[in-house]
Amino acid sequence: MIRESQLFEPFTEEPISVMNEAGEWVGGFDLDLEPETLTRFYRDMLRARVVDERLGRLQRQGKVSFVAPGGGHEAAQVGIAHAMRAREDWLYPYYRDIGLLLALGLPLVEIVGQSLGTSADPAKARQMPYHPGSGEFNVFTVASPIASHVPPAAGTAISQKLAGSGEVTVCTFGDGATSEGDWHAGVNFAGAQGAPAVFVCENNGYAISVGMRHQTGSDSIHVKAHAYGMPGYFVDGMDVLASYYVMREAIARARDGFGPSLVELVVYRYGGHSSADDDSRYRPRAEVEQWKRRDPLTRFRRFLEKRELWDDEREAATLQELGDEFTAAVKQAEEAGVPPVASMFDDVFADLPARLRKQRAELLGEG
Ligand SMILES: Cc1ncc(C[n+]2csc(CCOP(=O)(O)OP(=O)(O)O)c2C)c(N)n1
Repeated sequence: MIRESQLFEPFTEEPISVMNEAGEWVGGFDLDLEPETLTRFYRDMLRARVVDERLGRLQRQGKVSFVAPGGGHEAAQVGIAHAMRAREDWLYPYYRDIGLLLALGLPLVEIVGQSLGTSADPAKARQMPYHPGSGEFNVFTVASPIASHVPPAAGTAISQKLAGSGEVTVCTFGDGATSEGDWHAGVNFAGAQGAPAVFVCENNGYAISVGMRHQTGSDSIHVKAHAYGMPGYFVDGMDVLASYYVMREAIARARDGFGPSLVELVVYRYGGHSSADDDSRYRPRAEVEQWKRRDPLTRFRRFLEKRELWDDEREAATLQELGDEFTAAVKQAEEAGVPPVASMFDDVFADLPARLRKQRAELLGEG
């Protein structure tokens, strides 16, 4: 089988970047993306940021009980999504990936309904906010226990290989997840089986208050790939084009039967770990401000403006459109109403066991 020619070296000392801070292309190969694709990437990044901000506001209004801010992760997430074949490849995401799920195509009303806990959520509001999934898009429902989704992702990839399906499994997680036993078990198994998986670390440098230096004795996450017999890519995750191209290459490699990869996308989270966290207790404000100066949206906008693909007018019109879209999605999700309480018994058992039948009847006053 022919694989796309390899553009990137694994195990580089410095993160791979193809666009500098001034928005200039420094890729050293030909950019092969159409103008519409480039503006689509930017729009998806802007959409991720708008949705993140607006969901944060809903949390402060008491409508959503919990959020996990994604600001700063947009380039990485949009790059991952666009490198995948939506509805064909499988995704095992984590809770900070709302921007990734939207860029993959999951309907905004489902994402909003999931966090509001209404019937607009296909999972009938049975998960905590920021834990969506989608049968239609082959997206495994976000699991709270850190790294518990990594072994099932490896299993999915192994089954894809056995079935010769031509599909790939992408599994995302934070740097903290790489300290869990589940992470090592899953990545090792995928490596041993040569499974078509791409393991992606959105490394924002912290696991709640635990910084990278306390997380691991390694200098970086991607070097861990050595131990599992796969390439490890070190990437500037604030560069949407680097994130996209490296993911595209790792996915092509997996699809063509060359096995799994580990991709480390270096990002920063602008907000707290979640709405239950005060990050000023452990992160100096100067550090946050320094990273914000490297903002992935600003950088990519400069890139587009140099090509006359974006301007102030387009920015304002898009922001208006995205804000209106969010308002409409909230309205629609709220109008869907709260799911009936008895729906908690649905969809798990083909035949409800006797004890649950009894509990259901009691709940509905039918006992
Ligand atoms: C097994 C397990 N241990 C601890 C927690 C509590 N917890 C939730 S998120 C989190 C930090 C994870 O950090 P990281 O993987 O780096 O992702 P990030 O939130 O930084 O994006 C922790 C410790 C958990 N959910 N599951």
